[in-house]
This record gives sequence, C-alpha cells and structure tokens, in this order.
Amino acid sequence: MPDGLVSYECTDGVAVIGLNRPEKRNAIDDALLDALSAAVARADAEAKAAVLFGGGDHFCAGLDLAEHVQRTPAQAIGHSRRWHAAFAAIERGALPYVCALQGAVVGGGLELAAATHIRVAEPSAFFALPEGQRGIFVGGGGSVRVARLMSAARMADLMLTGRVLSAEEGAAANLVQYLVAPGEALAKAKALAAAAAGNAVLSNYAILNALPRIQDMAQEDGLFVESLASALTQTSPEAKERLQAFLNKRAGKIQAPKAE
Ligand code: 1HE
Repeated sequence: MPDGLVSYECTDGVAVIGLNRPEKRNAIDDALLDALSAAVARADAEAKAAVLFGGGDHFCAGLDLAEHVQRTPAQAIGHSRRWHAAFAAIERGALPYVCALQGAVVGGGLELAAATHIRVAEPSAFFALPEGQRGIFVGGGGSVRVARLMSAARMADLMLTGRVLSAEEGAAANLVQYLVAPGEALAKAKALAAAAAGNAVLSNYAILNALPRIQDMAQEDGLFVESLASALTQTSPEAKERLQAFLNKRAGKIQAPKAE
C-alpha cells in the first residue's frame, strides 16, 4: 500500500500500520478512517500480528474537529458507529495489535489505542480526553474500552477536569503496559508483535475474542466458555505439536526475568 494517509508494510508475518497525517497530528477524518480500515483488512489477510503507530511527534490528536463541526446529530451517530466498526475490527479480529505511543494520545487517539491489545509508550506520551471541553462526548468506543482499562472514575476525572496524564501516570492508570526510552516504542512494539505472531493461531483467537467476552459474563458462564475455548484450541494439530515439543525438550523453557 503506498504511503497515503496510512502506511503499510508486512514483514515476517507482522503488519506495521502507520497513521500518516502528521501535519494534522494524525487527527482522524473520514478518509483516514477508511484508509485505516483498509490496512486492517489487508493485515487480516496476510499477517499474524500487527503494530499500529503514529507518524511524527504525536500518536493521534483524535477526531478531526474541522470535519466534525459540520456534522448534524444524525450524521454524528452514523460517524460514531463507523468508528465502532473500524475499531472492533482491530479489537475483536484475529490479529494481536500492539501500538507504539508518543506525544498526544488524546480523545479518539486514546480510543484507538484502547482498541489495541498491548500499548507501549515513550516518555513523551500524554493522555487526555478533552471531549467535555470541546462540547462533545466520546464516540469511538472510549466509554467502554477506556473505562474498562483505567476505570470509569479515572476516565470521568479526565473528561470533567481536562486532566492530562503523563506516560508514567498513564502506566499507573493501566493505559500502558510497557514504558520505554525515547524513540524506542516502535521497535519494542514490533518485537512484542513478533512474539505474539509466534503463538498458535487458535490460542491468539481465544485470547483476543474469548478472554474479553468472558469478562462480560457471569462467573459460571465465563468458566463454561473458558472450557469450550480450551477444548477448541486443543483441536489444532499445532497444539499437539507444541505440547510434544516441550515434552521432547525441543521447546525453550520459561526464563525468570533478569535482575535489573
Ligand atoms: C487538528 C486536530 C484535531 C490538531 N482535529 N485538526 N482532539 C483534540 O481536542 C486535540 C486537539 N489538538 C491539540 O490539542 C494539539 O493540536 C496537539 C496537542 C495534539 C498538538 O499540538 P501541536 O502544537 O503540536 O500542533 P497544533 O499546532 O495544535 O496543530 C497542528 C495542526 O493540526 C493544526 O492545523 P493547521 O492547519 O493550523 O496547521 C491543528 O488545527 C491541527 N489539528 N489536532 C483537526 N483533533 C469519535 S469521538 C472522538 C472525540 C475526540 O477525539 S475529541 C478530541 C479532539
């Protein structure tokens, strides 16, 4: 895919998708959303994991406000539903997504990051939800995904007061799993995606699609679905081979983390 609003490359089963509108801080307009959806569909067809990053100094400034100011309420509903569909293809597809964050991760940018499965941030990353200040509400799935990550109480604090979280505060609030040195987020995200791409396909599918749904279930239902997912992953010849590889000492052992 040529480097238009979204860049795309795929190497060794890892698709790398870049928001490429740095002059507008990667603000998401309809054209960028379409390009992102096309890249996600292409990754689905040819990759085993994916990385999402923002070109320039900022991951994403959220919704393109210049376009949004023109929308009627009816158009705003349709627009929000289009974002939901686009982000659901990331969150509940078959590919693990890792995103690399720097600079602004705000509004719809945070909603997009929350649709990925692992978030890696550089010290420059900051998190905000300025929808209240702009007179609108989240519409890209944030009231579900961001609230579940950081809690509705913390999210309300950001939205009501305009509070901006630093990278470290974002990590403490569960928005970030990995904090890395300046300039290292993309490389770390690629390494994590490569690790996830090495897993069995059905295991990854269950991790992305069963695990989050089980959180929405009653305990007994969740345990039942867990057993079904466990049985499903076992049907794969890959599972037998991987288990046998460990038993035959062909697979690596788990290593304790190295002391800092
Ligand atoms: C934009 C946008 C945008 C920048 N829509 N054009 N999001 C926000 O409220 C965030 C608004 N943006 C900012 O606060 C700042 O731009 C940043 C902190 C992200 C970056 O600051 P800076 O100094 O690097 O850039 P800048 O000079 O503010 O912006 C550069 C250009 O990008 C400028 O356009 P130009 O033609 O004057 O050069 C800005 O107007 C443009 N730009 N952000 C449109 N968001 C599904 S619901 C989701 C709801 C939301 O996402 S609400 C949050 C929206």
